[in-house]
Amino acid sequence: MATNRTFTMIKPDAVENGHIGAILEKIAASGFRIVAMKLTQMTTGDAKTFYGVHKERPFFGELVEYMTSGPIVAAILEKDNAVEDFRTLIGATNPEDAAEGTIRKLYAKSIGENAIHGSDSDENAAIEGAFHFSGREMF
Ligand code: IDP
Ligand code: MG
Repeated sequence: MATNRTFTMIKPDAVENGHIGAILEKIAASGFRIVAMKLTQMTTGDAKTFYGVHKERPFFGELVEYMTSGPIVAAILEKDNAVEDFRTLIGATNPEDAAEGTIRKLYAKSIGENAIHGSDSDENAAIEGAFHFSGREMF
């Protein structure tokens, strides 16, 4: 069943480079409501679990190292058609392929350090949101 929520992380490179405010402004201007949000840092165990689907990929070690390298902003967002619309807003995984005006086109440095995460399905949005937040942190 389709839901109206997605999960995002503003990744360590974007936090480090001071882009939290601009990215949140773009998210709000695109019609998403913030349901839950926090500044946090993933442990190695957290990152290995969160990105477990990629564990056989050659970039897995690099991805875990990057995602644990500094704080992130984790958030649950709400909007009609949230998962698909948010993937459109962030743009392609590789910023070189991302459409003009997308968050990755504006703020990502490379395919690895690509500024922001967005869930790829309703099912994963629910799993990823629950990984980072308990029910009493949601509004
Ligand atoms: P997505 O974040 O657009 O859904 P995925 O293919 O699910 O992209 O990959 C998860 C994350 O792993 C990417 O956002 C990026 O940080 C990293 N990643 C993906 N492909 C590569 C690669 O070829 N080299 C290095 N890092 C990668
Ligand atoms: Mg993905």
